[in-house]
Amino acid sequence: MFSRAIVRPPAATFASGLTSASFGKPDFALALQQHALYCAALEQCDLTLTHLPADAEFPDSTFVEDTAIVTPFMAIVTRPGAPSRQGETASMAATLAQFYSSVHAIVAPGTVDAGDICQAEDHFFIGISARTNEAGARQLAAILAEEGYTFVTVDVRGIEGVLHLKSGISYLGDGRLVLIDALARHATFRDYEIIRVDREESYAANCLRVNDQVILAAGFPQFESAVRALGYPVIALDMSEFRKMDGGLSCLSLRF
Ligand code: CIR
Repeated sequence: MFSRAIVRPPAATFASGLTSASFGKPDFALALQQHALYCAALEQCDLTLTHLPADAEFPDSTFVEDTAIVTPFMAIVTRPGAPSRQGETASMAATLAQFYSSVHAIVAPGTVDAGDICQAEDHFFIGISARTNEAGARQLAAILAEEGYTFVTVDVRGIEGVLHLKSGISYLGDGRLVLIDALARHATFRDYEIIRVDREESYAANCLRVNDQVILAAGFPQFESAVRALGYPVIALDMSEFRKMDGGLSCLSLRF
């Protein structure tokens, strides 16, 4: 169960963040509106939110999930792979210190974007990507192992449309993994019940189980029906403006 989440609204500089998408420039006012609805959805799932102030110095700073990995007992502040994002971690480290007595950190030459880290109960999938390197993965793995977690790395470099591992995978709980086509046959995932996301709906694979509910991106009807058919109450949110900046649903919050 989660009880809290940390969020940060997009700043006025949002449109100058990193992106490889070709959906055009985000509409800032609409992004703020979508962010407010996202926060309301987390509250609807019984989370108490900590709102960090918008930070115009870091255009990608609304994607707070990338800056830390949190478990019930510890937090790990990452070292993002994109140099323009590395300054985002200072305020996150200070915020996490309010909630955790144990805060680890990834250090150079390691890089980790927490969008590459997917937790399934006591097991972690660690994506190796353009943002998370082998050195970062090794540091993270050592910290996780010390805390009694198991892990496996998954190389997502070269998978089209996958910025981070979690662009293509989500853990729903109950032994169920949501996976994009390109990952669905990977041997690493064979012990899970797989909810496969069609190629044309692959953006929807990044979704969130929060307590009893599943929050997912609106506009992907086959995936939404599949999740409803499993019996989960669903909250569907328009993510259009964040998608324009390569952002998925999970990246807008850090839940613990
Ligand atoms: C970036 O390229 O870093 C941001 N524009 C998007 C980050 C999205 N984060 C995520 O999927 N975990």
